[in-house]
Amino acid sequence: LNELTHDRLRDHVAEELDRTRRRSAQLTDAVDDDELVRQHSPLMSPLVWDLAHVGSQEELWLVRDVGGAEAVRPDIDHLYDAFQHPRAERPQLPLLGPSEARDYIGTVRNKVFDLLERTPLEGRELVEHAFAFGMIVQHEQQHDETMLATHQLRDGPPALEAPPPRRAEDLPAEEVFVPGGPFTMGTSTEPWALDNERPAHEVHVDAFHLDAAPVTNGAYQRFIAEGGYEQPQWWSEAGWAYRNKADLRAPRFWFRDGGRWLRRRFGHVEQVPADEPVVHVSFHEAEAYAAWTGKRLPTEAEWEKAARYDPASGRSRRYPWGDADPEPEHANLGQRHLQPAPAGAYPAGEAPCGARQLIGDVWEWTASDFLPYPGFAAFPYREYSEVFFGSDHKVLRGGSFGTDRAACRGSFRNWDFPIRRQIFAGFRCARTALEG
Ligand code: AVJ
Ligand code: FE
Repeated sequence: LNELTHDRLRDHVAEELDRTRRRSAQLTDAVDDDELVRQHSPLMSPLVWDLAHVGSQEELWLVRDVGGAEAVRPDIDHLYDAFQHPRAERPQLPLLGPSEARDYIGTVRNKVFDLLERTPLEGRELVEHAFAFGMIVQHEQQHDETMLATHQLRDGPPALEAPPPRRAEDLPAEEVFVPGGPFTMGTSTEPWALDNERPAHEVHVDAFHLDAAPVTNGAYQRFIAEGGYEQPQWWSEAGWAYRNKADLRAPRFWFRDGGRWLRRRFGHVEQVPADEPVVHVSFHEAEAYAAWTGKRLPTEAEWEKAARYDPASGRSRRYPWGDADPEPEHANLGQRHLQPAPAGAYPAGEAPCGARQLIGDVWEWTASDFLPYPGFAAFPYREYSEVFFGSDHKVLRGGSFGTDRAACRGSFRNWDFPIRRQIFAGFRCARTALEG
């Protein structure tokens, strides 16, 4: 981004805004108006809320704050303020209907394109202004992944289709080794990095072994078959309480059919593929599985060191494969496929330590609470990250098949409650190394 001239930067921002809006349109044009306004799960907003919410944030952050322009619809700010109304209550609000919502976000977007024409993307202001546009792109992409999760929760015939991802490739080893020592965690230079990824700082990490790929459905089925869900010794106290309260027996969307496991996936019913990373498990299930194998979940620092540290240069890179932006051969990102690729896929995306699929496929639960890095400064709003810091949320890393490349990188931090299962989350295990 820093190397782009301002005209090319302007074109790049415009293209990213367009590309993102096409995805939001696909996700919302795929169902009829009744399905847009209906709540498919109390965990989620109606799709039409997400759609108008991305326009509302765009109006607040770009049209009003950066542009200093007059408000388009100040009367509806409160309806789309995520802090004022929990998701479960949103269907009862006097929301914009589907065609009103589409008109509204179109009006806002036209003002944003006008603003983009007039905004200096040079000199001292470049970083701040380009960042505001980049943040809006990432925000809409994050809601596009949320809308994809709503699609997965919806009943009825398939509304979205995509080709399956690439086939399995052999994994060189089951585990990889990451030597002990310091590395640079976080970033101060990634132009679109959000406040919680900043600043870059040195962290010491003891030597550890990490699974070379995410835990698969086949491995997870053994945990189920051998009684993992019935044995409290593998679970934390909070995890066991939640397992009992929710009567957990398998990942969300799985069900038994005689002797085999089937799953619902975007309106299709299919046999659970053994070689694919497990998805739709809570942090508590991931933690119990890891304990059952005699391992544990990686900390966030371990995950990031495995993904970014290059022992040859001593630097932390932007992605496991280097500094180049993600291409389709590197990772399963961007809703090109509506499922994870088999474990071992994407050898071109391998990290220096040999781990694969750190980016894309499934979000990976880590052992870490969502906390600020030393030197953290909230930007541009406290409400983006700061109000979520603390032990209520666990960090997830790496992005899923539903995550866009604009909202995913080696330093990117996602967070959620440890009971959440509707997100596209899986995990891999780690263990501390005895040697060096
Ligand atoms: C970073 C995915 C946890 O969806 O709650 C969207 C992103 N923040 N709108 C979320 C976000 C404000 C956030 N996560
Ligand atoms: Fe939002």
